[in-house]
Amino acid sequence: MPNPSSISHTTLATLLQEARLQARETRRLTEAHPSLTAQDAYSIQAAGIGLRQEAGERIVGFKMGLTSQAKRKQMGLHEAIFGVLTDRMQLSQSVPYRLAGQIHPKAEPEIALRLGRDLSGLLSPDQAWECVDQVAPAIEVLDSRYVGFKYFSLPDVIADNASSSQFLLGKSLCKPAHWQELETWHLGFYSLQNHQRRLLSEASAREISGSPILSLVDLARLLQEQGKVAPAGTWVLLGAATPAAALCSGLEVELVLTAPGAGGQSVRLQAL
Ligand code: OOG
Ligand code: MG
Repeated sequence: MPNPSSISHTTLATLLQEARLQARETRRLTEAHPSLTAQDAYSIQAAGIGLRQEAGERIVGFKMGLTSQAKRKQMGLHEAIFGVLTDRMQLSQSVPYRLAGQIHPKAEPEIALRLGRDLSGLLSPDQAWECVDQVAPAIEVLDSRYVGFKYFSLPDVIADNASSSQFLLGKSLCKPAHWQELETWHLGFYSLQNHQRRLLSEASAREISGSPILSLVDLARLLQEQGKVAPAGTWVLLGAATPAAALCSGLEVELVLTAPGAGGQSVRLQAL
């Protein structure tokens, strides 16, 4: 097997891109390239986003992954990572989500922040919060390109753009004056199937990185390490507080994001 330095990042990114476009599973990159590092993986991720940009896609956001204990336990990986979101990944509430063309998608409840200023670097929670101008509920649809959607290593999942597939934003809530208030928010994730509404999972927003703002602080640092900036106007998904749920035909999922004393917002995704 060639070692990772002799095989180009673009070649590996192309392999993942083809698996995505053909909706088929592929073997983990580290099976053929066991010495792949997290840094190699971010270069492969960037090459993959470059391919999508060449196909006309625009970067509209970033996502943090593996920020909660629940997700770390589900995936057996224990470090926060980031991925990039493009306009073609964004779903609309008025259009049903189609399973056709996906591999093994899962949905998870998220808090999304919109940036009013560019974000990158070593920031305090106060500085990171100043970069935010909107807060909204979001449902992220993950779809790993790897066989079985499991047991991959950190370099594998980073190279695969942190399992990004699609995302749906709900309506924005009032931005709290202080980031500490976000810790008191609550996420309830429901399934609606055959006229039955069932609670899939619920969590305090505190489950996200210990405090949701710390997920944004981590993103700013990770972006700087990659020489990147999240521009004003882009959205950031902070990472799920609870495990992802497999999507199947006829299943609708709903996230209810509640801000004590300030109401709430919900967002629904229906899989066809
Ligand atoms: C990796 C992506 C994790 C999150 O919110 O923690 C993620 C995966 O679970 O495949 O998006
Ligand atoms: Mg996520």
